[in-house]
Amino acid sequence: MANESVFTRYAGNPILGPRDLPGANSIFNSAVVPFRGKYAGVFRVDGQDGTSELHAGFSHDGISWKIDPHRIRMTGWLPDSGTSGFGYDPRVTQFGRDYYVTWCYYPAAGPCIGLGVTRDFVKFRQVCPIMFPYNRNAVMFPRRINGKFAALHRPSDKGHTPFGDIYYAESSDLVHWGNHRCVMQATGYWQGTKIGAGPAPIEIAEGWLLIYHGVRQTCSGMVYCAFGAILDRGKPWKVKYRTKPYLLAPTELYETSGDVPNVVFPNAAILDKKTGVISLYYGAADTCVGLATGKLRDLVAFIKKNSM
Ligand code: BMA
Repeated sequence: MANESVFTRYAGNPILGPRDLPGANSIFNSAVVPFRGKYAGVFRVDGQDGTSELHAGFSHDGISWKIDPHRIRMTGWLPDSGTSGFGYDPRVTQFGRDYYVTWCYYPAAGPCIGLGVTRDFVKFRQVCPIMFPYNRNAVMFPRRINGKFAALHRPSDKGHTPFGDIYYAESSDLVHWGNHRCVMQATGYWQGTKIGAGPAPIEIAEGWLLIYHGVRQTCSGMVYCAFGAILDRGKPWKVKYRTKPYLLAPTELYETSGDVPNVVFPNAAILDKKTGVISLYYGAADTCVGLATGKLRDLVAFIKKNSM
């Protein structure tokens, strides 16, 4: 039985929560990246008025964040349609000078994936909704693969989705996505109900490191944990290793208690190439943001050793 833990929670967790923005009910499931020697991110802020919006934020150390009190307003495709009233679960992928934001929103009757781009986390341009509705949990790869933009996504339903597998899709122009291939399916005990890609995949010696969430249905609701996989570098729809045990499960009070109990929802991972340390940012109990760190070396060894 695996009982190791690769990730250690930051002692000051949660690093962000409703107290950090007046009017916020919760700040969670948020994505951060290194930016101009510091950090920037896109944050999910649910308001006391029942809204769910994306807000930009900045930090000098990746721990203390200043969140813009105004929601992000995007130009571009149907200006502003993406984040008005309902936008959530962002992922951010650095792609050269651009930062691609993927998030879930409701331009029509159900959840769709929005794609936006920014260079400064001040001005955002929306490309268009991507992926066929309904869909949740999409994230782009940080470079072209086989000459194409590439993303992972998770077809969904209009409700709480009692199913869900991770797919790979590619695009020449960011607008038209296709060649969908199933990467991995929900399976087993802790990830048997549904799975969804988390942080932007990180390119490592073995291929692409993917951290994702997996869900178990219980008689008192769903339990969300973080898992890890390594995908083939040239054919990322091929899974080389995938953890059977979770990497992080909801055990701390701020993970087991909140708006939705028992949720660890990874959205961002930053690898410090100098130290080999990965900082994992995750939403906790749909209420706040947690941070955990671990060594890339240990994580890769754990994924290989505990692969299903
Ligand atoms: C999913 C999404 C996430 C949320 C999770 C647990 O379907 O809505 O935003 O964290 O459920 O409630």
